Amino acid sequence: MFGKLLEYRVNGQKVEITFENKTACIEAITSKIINVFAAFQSDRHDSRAIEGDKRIPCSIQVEREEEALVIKTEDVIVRVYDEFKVDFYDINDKPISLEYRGKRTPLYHVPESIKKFLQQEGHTFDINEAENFKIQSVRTLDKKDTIYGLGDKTGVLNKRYYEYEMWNTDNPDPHEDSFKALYKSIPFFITLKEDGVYGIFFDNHNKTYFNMGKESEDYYVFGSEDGNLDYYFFAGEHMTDIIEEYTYLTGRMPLPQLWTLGYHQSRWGYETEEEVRRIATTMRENRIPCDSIHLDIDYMDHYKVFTWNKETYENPEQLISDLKEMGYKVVTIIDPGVKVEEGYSVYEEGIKKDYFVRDKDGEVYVNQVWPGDSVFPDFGKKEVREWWAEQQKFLINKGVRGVWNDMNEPASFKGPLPDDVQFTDEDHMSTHKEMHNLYGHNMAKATFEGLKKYDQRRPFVITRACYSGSQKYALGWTGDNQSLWGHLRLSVVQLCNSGLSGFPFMGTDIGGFGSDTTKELITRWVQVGCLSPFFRNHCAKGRADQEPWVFGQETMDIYRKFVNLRYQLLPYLYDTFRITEQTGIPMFRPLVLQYEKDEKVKNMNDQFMVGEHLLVAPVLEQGVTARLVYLPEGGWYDYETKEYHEGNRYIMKEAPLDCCPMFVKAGTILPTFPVRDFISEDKDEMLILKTFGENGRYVHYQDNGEDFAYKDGEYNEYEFILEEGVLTTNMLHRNYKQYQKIEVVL
Ligand code: MIG
Repeated sequence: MFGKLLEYRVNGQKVEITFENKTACIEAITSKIINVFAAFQSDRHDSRAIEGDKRIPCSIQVEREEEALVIKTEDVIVRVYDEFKVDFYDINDKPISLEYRGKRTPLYHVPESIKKFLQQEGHTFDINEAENFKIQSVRTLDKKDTIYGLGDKTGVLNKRYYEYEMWNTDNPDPHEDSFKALYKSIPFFITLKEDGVYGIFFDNHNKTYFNMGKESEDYYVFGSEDGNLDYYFFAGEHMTDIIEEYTYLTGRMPLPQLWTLGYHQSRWGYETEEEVRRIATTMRENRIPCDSIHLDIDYMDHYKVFTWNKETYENPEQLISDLKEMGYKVVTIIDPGVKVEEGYSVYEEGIKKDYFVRDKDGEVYVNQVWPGDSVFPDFGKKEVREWWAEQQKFLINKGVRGVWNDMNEPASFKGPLPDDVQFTDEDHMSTHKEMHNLYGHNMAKATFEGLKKYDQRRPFVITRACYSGSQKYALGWTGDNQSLWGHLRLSVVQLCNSGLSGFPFMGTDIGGFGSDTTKELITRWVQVGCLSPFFRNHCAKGRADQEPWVFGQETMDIYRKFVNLRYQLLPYLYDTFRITEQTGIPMFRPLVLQYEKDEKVKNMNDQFMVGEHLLVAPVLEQGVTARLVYLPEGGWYDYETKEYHEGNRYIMKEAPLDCCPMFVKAGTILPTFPVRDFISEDKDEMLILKTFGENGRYVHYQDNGEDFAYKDGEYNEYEFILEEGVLTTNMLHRNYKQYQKIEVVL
């Protein structure tokens, strides 16, 4: 397609290359981040993931070799060949990622005649032939390569041998390994090699495809029919470097309010104010710590966004302020669909100002969602986002503390939105087809801006759909899972890969959203949930209740034990969030992120780390009360029994229903809080340091947990040093009230 490489021109950090039939360019964004670009649709980057100019000055050297054009930075060597084949080498000229030049080998071919026949019985076909996308890169795989990332896709941790699509999708069927797409699109992955690592971000928000070696042992493919060939290569020594670079480019999760790391209780079906009050009271009576109650679409008047149903929720202001007295922060759901109804101000204003998307003939486009006939805000337009941001005032003025964006794939009941519905993409007209994967991103951004402007605390925005870069605005959850053991197992994989994909603040519906949970399942789920970034129990309307107390005393006692654990670990978890804000490195991570040379963890789907210090080996199977735990190199202490284990081995751990095996790395000084019912003013009273081992160092961060004062330096940073069992403290930064008491438990 590109033809022969003819000539090139160096323009700063960018090399513009002319081929026989097309031009292309390679640009060093930094010495480690290389952009590969060829215009197919427009000659702009059209990135909505990357904001601002991310280039960092670096020197590049360009020279011709016999067949290649060689571009060198301080960290990478790029060779460009005819047909715009691009190879990456490290600085010692060791190959890191090469374009595959062999023949494609389709998995199978089903002749049309047979296909029809098989289809009658309901068989479906994933791929018939090696797909050749207009825009694509086919890259070599080495025997030992493993692949991570791609957001919260189903399946296993290592994405090698699997195939995915990026097309934000709300599919009500139980999420299966065979699902190619879910609600989120994060076209970024990390390839870990036997001796090296790299990342690629295919910044194309159209529908994109990732065949990660399913078609062949020898290569993987990513591609699209639309948009541009526009991808970034990240060089580094460790997986953590790659995440740092990717989140440097697309942005990082900002530090959230401390209470948002507490426990959240939700369900679809809290139909009345009385019910919400009952939940709030029962929680306190049973001493289950809880910081937030979420109101699903039930609170609205006929599912109209930014309205309140005054028949069932008589006095929302009163309710919210009473709940506040009890320590609860209320989060409300908001969908994008605006009900078509004369006299409904959100609809009327949007129509008057031309804020809703139009069909190809220019009529306002109508589909159905919860309120019935609905129209869809054109979030790609700045004025629309500003308008939507302003709508948040309706909630904020009532005391709402967080907004949960749902249905923003966008989901619709009367078939999907047609490709040609007209959407705006900032400064130009676009289509649904091109903007689909950005819809949730832009909605979350609008919501974030609204909360930031009108609430002024750190915005708490939850989104179901997103694109790369959405981590700057929102956290997420994995959508409509079900009360299935398989979905508990899946949650570990999803949270690990989300974290590696720069979208670290994630949770799953604890207990399962669809179908009905059991005592045992919810017990094992809360054990994983309490160590997940976002900790929320949520369930579907029409399904059995699953609040902590509905399964009897024993289950509730265990449930409480793990919510208590969460509240004890809060200062540690908050520290990991601070690290994420600074580096992108996630709280919830697979072992491979920390032990990337260890073959035993490259495919580990059932253990995870919480920050650098805690290793968790949850029970994910029904009826199981003991499990094999792999402890990587180093020493490890059993969190509960304090028993010491040498690492680099498997141990058998008894795990009765009330136990979630958790191990602390030797040399850890773990900051903890006393258990409390909710995060309150007294959070700065006491810190309890638990030490594991004789020697260690730990940096602990403390601020007011609510606003942006920390950005002006209003925070403390403590350095704790443990030497031969003696603990000393230094203040690395001191500009916030200090703990009244620090207790040490050796
Ligand atoms: O069509 O608002 O994923 O969490 O409870 C269902 C009702 C719409 C889907 C969300 C779920 C939420 C539900 N919503």
